[in-house]
Amino acid sequence: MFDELRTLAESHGDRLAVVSMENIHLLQADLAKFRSEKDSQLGDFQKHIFDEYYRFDQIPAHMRSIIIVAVRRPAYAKVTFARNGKEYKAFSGVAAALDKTVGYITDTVQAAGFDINRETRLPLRRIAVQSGMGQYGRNNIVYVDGMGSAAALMAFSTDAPCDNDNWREPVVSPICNDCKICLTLCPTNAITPDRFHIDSHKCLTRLNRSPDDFPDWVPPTAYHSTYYCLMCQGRCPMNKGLETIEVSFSETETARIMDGGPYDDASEQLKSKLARLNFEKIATAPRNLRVLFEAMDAGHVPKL
Ligand code: B12
Repeated sequence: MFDELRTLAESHGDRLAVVSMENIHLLQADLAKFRSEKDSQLGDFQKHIFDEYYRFDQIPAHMRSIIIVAVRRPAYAKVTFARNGKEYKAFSGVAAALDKTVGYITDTVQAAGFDINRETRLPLRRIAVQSGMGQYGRNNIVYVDGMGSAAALMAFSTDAPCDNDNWREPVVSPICNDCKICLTLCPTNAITPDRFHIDSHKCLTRLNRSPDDFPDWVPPTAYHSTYYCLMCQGRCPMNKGLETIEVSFSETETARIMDGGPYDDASEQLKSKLARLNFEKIATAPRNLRVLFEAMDAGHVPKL
């Protein structure tokens, strides 16, 4: 069944690997060791992820393997907003078609007579890298072979046994050895030369999603995206040639976004554009756009 799943994933443009539960338990032990020994390398938010968010204990006890999937998506969208007779050009993340992937994986596993459960509370990057499907980049993001970093990760547990997997130690791409592009371009210096982990308290993606005001130390030139950040991926040599898309918003649509969600009353066209960009779920969208537009009014030109 796993061979069939791998082939099916490839036919959808995704990438899939399977890992035995024994190796997932080894990973759990490794993480506990890492957490106790490398305390000083982790910020409070990362400690919270280790202590509260990762929940290996939520995997149903009878499950025997983890299926890890990289879901291909466009690297980013070039977005244009119209406001007060002016055009504002910036960038946005793009949604991955996760439901489609959940559908074909669930159907195939259940048709073969096995149980399946979606697992969100696992260290997905680490599992992807150790499964052999990709490598870490210096920006801490996983580059999947043939997909660059334009890959959302998903995991599922199943009671189907995995007799042999390609489990290996975590690796960083050798391309990162002589490349400092992401380190130099990170607009908030969240990627630092002295350690592997980013400083997630400084990562603009986190600030962009937080309802708090942006801190004063974030320069107006930091803003290039409507949410997320993309600066550490945009010019990465491992992302050359990836698909991008373009989405434009009219004056009316821009004004509606500035009013904030929920978007139940919005036109079907606007709803579909927002869904394509995952933007309907971003509660901070009006604040982010306001700050982006203010920076652009003052002469800032977003570029990746
Ligand atoms: C919380 C979170 C965030 C936080 C904090 C991220 C951080 N790096 O601290 C914020 C909001 C900032 C964030 C930002 C982003 N995120 Co995020 N995020 C998560 C989430 C929910 C948990 C990951 C996490 O923070 N772990 C804490 C860190 C410290 O643990 P860790 O990564 O497991 O650390 C391991 C490695 O560092 C390794 N390790 C330790 N030492 C060393 C040394 C070496 C040399 C090596 C190789 C490894 C290594 O061991 C550690 C323990 O496992 C995951 C979903 C999930 N369930 O995994 C998504 C996830 C990691 N995010 C994702 C994405 C896409 C992003 C963004 C790119 C979004 C964007 N476009 O801006 C940015 C990228 C930021 C960045 N450069 O890392 C994707 C990554 C996909 C991919 N291809 O890698 C995930 C998997 C979501 C998904 N389902 O697809 N994210």
